[in-house]
Amino acid sequence: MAIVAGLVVLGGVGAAVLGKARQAPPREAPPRRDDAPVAAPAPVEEAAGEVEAPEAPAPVEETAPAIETPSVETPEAVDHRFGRLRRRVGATFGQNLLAIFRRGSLTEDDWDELEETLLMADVGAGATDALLEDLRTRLKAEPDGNPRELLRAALLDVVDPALDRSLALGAAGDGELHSAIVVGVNGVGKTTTVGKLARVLVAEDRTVVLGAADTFRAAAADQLETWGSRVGVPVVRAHVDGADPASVAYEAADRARADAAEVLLVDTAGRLQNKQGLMDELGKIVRVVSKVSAPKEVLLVLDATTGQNGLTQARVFGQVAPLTGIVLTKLDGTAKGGIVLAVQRELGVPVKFVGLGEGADDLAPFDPEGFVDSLLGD
Ligand SMILES: Nc1nc2c(ncn2[C@@H]2O[C@H](COP(=O)(O)OP(=O)(O)OP(=O)(O)O)[C@@H](O)[C@H]2O)c(=O)[nH]1
Ligand SMILES: [Mg+2]
Repeated sequence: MAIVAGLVVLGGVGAAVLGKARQAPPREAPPRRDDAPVAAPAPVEEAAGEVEAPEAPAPVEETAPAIETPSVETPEAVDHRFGRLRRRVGATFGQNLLAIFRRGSLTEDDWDELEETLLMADVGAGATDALLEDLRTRLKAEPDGNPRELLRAALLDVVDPALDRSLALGAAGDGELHSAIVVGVNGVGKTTTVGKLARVLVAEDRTVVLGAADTFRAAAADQLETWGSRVGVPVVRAHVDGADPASVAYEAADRARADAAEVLLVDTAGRLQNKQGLMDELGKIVRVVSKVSAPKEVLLVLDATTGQNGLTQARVFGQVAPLTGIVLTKLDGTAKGGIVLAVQRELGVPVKFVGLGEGADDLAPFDPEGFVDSLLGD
C-alpha cells in the first residue's frame, strides 16, 4: 500500500512526530478585540460555474496543538492494525456459506439456501448473483475441490483484491499539499473517521490540518478539535455558529498551504434542511478547496450496519464529486457485513479503510484477504 510504503522509519515514528511538534513554533490565536462586533460569516460567492474564494472569510479559530504537553499521543503504526482488529469483524455469513458448501454435492435447495444467506447478509442482488455464478463455475471446473478454498476464491473475486486501496495523498516529504473531503449521511462516523485518519497520517509522519466544515452543529467542531489536539494536529473551525461551511473549508485549505502542511482533511455535515441543500453545499466545499488544492480523495463514509442503504447514499454523494474511496465504519457492530461485497460489486469504488471499534486507532486499511478469512472464521 503506497501510503504505508511511505512510512520508512517504523520504530522512529513516535519520536519523529513528537520531535517535529516540539520544533514547531507555538501558534497564536488571531488577536481579537473584546469590543469588536462579531462579523457575519462571509458568503462564498458563486457566479455561473465559477466560485470565488471568499474575500473576507468568516472569523476562524485555530486550536493551538498541544505542543509542549506530554499528552500528545503517538498513534499506532498502520501496518498491523487490520491484523489486530480482524477478530472484531462481526460478519458470520462466510461461515454459514461454508457449512452449506460442505454438504457435498449441492442440490437446488442448497443453492437457494446459499442465495438466501447472502441476501440476508446485505450482499445485495447483484453481488449475490455474481458470487453464485462464480461458485458454480468453480465447482464445475473442480468438482472435488476443497470447499473452503473454492469459497474463499469466489469471495475474494467479488471483493477484488486488485483494486488500489491506498489513499491518493502523496508521500511524506513530497512537498505538496494533498486534500481530502469526507462526506456521508449523519451519524455514519465522518467526524470520527476524520479524527482517526489524522492519526493514521500522523503515524506515517505526515503533517496534517483539519477543517471543521460541519457548521450545522457547533459540537461537531469541538469533537474534531478533541481528535486533533490529541495528536497535535491543528483544527480550523468557524468562530460563529452557522458560518458558511465552504468558507471554513477554504480557510482550512489556506492555513494548510501557509503552514506547508502535507494533508488537509475536511469534515462535513451529514444533515441539512434538505438533500439538495446538502449536495449544493458539498459541491461548493469541493470547489473552494480546489482553489488551493484539488481534492485527491473524496471519501464516502458508510455505516456497515445500514446495509443496502449505503448503495443509495453512494449514488447520491457520487453526484457531487466522483467518490475515490469508501470508509466502512462499524464493521465491528454488524453480523451482516455483506455491504462490503455489494459496494465493491455495484459501485466499483474501493473500500479503503474499515472502522472496527470506537478506539482512537480502531481504523484499519482494508485488507481483502484478511477480511475474507475473517468471514470464513479463520
Ligand atoms: N463501534 C464503532 N463505532 C463507531 C465507528 N465509527 C464511528 N463510530 C461511532 O459512531 C458514532 C457517530 O460518529 P460521528 O463520527 O459523530 O458521526 P458523524 O457522521 O460525524 O455524525 P454527524 O456529524 O452527526 O453527521 C460515534 O459514537 C462513534 O464513536 C466504528 O468503526 N465502530
Ligand atoms: Mg460529524
